[in-house]
Amino acid sequence: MSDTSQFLAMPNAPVDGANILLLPIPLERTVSFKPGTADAPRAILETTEQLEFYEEDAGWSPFKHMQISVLPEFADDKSQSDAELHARLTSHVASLPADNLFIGLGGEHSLTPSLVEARMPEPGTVLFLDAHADMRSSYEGSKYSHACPVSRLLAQGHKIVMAGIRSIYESEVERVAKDPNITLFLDWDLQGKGQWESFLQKVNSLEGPVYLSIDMDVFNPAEVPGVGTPQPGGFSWYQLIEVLESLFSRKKIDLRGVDVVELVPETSRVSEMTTAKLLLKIISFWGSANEFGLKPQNGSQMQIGYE
Ligand SMILES: [Mn+2]
Repeated sequence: MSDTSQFLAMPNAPVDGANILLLPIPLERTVSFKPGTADAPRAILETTEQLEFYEEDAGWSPFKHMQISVLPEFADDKSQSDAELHARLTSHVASLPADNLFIGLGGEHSLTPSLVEARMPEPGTVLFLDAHADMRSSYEGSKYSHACPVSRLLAQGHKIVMAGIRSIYESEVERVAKDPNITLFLDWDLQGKGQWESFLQKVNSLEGPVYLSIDMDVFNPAEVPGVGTPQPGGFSWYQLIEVLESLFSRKKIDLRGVDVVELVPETSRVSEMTTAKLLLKIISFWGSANEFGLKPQNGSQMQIGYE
């Protein structure tokens, strides 16, 4: 089996000059409930073949104007410690060109701080959409657990805006109350009158460098059952689209990177399709915010022989 996949069956552009870099990261070391996230990047990329080139919300065909490169998978090396593996991930991503949309496709959520360290070395804001607060300083003996990324991001000096959270433990709540760098929108609170709108307003007002991390368990599990640690409640598909619209309605947003993590492929393949389409939306909205539609039609779609 090849270690390189494609998005929407398009040829992969050279890394230098690609507008979108997508790195599959089939990392699965510390899963605590449902295994299988290591299989997610391949399953999601296979599912992208079923997408349309046209993206109906922004109303254009993003790959007519943009080139994408799906990079070779970042493979785990079981001989490496967690610290060695994550340092290798950071240095790999830091070696890539930076003038593009970078998407890390997980894999477990522990990869986020390692990507952020590479793409956002100065203090910025991480928009963290997740069912779980992921704020433990260590879990089952490792600070590199999927339960700890927020703790590592705070240690890197970033502000965190978290939403969709509906599983959090007591000392995490106490930390949120004390730490001005954390803004928490609990999932239940977002059901209150006007709360969803104030969350969108917060997203729309983010300044400076921003990184977006989407744990697929932020969705309601009736819509996305294929996740490692499902929780009742959560975002609908259209709510997540509203979040993206709020983020990208700020023209030329300084978005340093995105990751989409914690999917576990399942038999209906609805979860994979939702993730594939989510990637298309992110790519389309970012490209639209950066006005790629005004640029020549020399994108990846133009290099294949059918419409
Ligand atoms: Mn998570």
